[in-house]
Amino acid sequence: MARSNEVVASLLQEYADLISITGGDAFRARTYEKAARGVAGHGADLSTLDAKGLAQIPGVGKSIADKIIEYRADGRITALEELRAKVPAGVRELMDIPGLGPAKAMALHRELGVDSVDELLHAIDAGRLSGLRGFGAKTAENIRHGVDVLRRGAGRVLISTALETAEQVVAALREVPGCVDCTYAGSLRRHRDSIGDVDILAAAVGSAPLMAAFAQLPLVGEVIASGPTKTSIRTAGGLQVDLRVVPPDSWGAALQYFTGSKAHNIRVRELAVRKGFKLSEYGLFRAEDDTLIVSRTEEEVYQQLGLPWIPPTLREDRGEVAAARAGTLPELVTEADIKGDLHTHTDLTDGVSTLAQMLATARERGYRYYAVTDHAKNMPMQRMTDAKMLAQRRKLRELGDQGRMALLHGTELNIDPDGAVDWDADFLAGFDVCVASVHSHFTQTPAELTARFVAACRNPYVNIIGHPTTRQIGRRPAIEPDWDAVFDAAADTGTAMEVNSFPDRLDLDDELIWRARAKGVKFAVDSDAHSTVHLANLRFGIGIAQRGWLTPADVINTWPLTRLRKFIADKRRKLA
Ligand code: DGT
Ligand code: CA
Ligand code: CA
Ligand code: ZN
Repeated sequence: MARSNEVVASLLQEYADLISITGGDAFRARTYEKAARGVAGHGADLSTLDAKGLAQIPGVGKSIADKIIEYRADGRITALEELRAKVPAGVRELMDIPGLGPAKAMALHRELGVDSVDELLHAIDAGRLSGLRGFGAKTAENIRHGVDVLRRGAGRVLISTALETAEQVVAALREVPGCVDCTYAGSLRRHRDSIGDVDILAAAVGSAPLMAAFAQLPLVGEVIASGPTKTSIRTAGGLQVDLRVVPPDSWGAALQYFTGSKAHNIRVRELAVRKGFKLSEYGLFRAEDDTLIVSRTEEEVYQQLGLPWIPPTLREDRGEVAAARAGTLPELVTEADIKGDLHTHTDLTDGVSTLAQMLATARERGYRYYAVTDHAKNMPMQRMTDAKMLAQRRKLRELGDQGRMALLHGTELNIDPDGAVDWDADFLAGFDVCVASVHSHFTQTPAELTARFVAACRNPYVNIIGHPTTRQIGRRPAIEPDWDAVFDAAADTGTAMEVNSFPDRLDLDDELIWRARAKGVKFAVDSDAHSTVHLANLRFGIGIAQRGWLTPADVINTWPLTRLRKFIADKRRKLA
């Protein structure tokens, strides 16, 4: 989605954080947080809106609209700059540590004079946190873990950010005269959950026009290196993009090579050597006389090696080459297999689009069913009540089926520290489908977390565990129950695990999907949309599902509605 929306949303969120950290009005901070969500989820690109259009964004009043207009005109927001100046840069660095947050960062600065991440680690080592109110032994451990997450993610970006840049570059380069083909490769093509740099590959007889066009694209911040075979740039946002140009006759081999992963390539090259070939970024060669075997497509490369084409999402050396040789590659789930979304929100809670808007967009996507699952009542922030929930249900029943799309009434329950959820059995029985998620108490011990999830799975009315690890990529670490025990309970009770498609969640991740699938667990690939624009995030969830080797049979929302309803009814019958 539009980049300017995301930039402005993150500035508004920062403003909200700075209000809290400087002891400002909590209500005012909430207002800016709400506006940040509204802007991020707004369908129209901010840069196309006038003052009136801006005021129509949910959560954006006049004063916030003015700040957005100022940012568009001057590239800065004076009020934000003023607040930034009140907080030492080191403290803002501390705020970025997953799990620390503004209040604790400020306390560390005030009480211990800590103003960098390294100083904080020293303070922990020296035991200086132990005397501090609100900083127990467990907090120190969590902080250490948070720093790990932060540093591991350093320099990597979300797949949505990388994809947007890659699509712009590819579209521009395809227009350059002489460009025979152009696409993105690397971790982006393999749908990893974070991207180090973007690798673009182009085929042309001569590389000069493409290299020149690339270096002059508007998104280029600086050119890092430029030569006849490779040019690297960094975008204004700091993301590196490499362009390689190869002769058309090498396209297949080059695309195979630059898609990776490195581990997959090494495995494939071993096979090539055994078959009397040499395989490199320059092409596929006969070893005895070094003749190039023309391979215009990847299919031809794999075929020469006696293999079917292997989908990029599988190329991680997790047994895919052996499976390809044996003819047992999985028939991966695709976006076209998805018949409905089972986790979505509206503006009844923290969504920014109305029910009617969400349904209209869902219909455009061709869904056969669609579940509305607004937040349940135990999250005070959401102000949900029994009456509101029942009124929403009546409304859905009145609307009836939307052409070919059946409407399901659901909710996203909160799994409390003991594993109980918001409503009793009688009330829960009125829903068509329930997602249940952890939204608090992330720092329980692994044993407590395990018991919590197992209890939720045993609830007859819980059908899907939402964003199970609760991670936010680069910001909040995954929680760590005994996943094997949780997956056993899920498989045993007929509870699906979610593959949440939000680009900063992608939760479960591919490795946990793999482990769960081995135990016979079923999955729901959902958008968790809080806005109409989020419904299209499903593509990212599908990428991660494929990386976990999922087939349509594993994914409950590829099933026809009758089978899905039976899955839900069977669990109720068995456990209620
Ligand atoms: P990233 O950028 O960290 O998200 O991950 P990748 O996989 O995009 O890695 P990158 O950009 O360093 O390289 C792109 C592809 O080029 C990589 O997936 C496989 C190939 N490649 C790079 N270096 C090597 C190497 O030393 N050996 C082999 N066999 N392939 C390599
Ligand atoms: Ca890369
Ligand atoms: Ca690269
Ligand atoms: Zn949630």
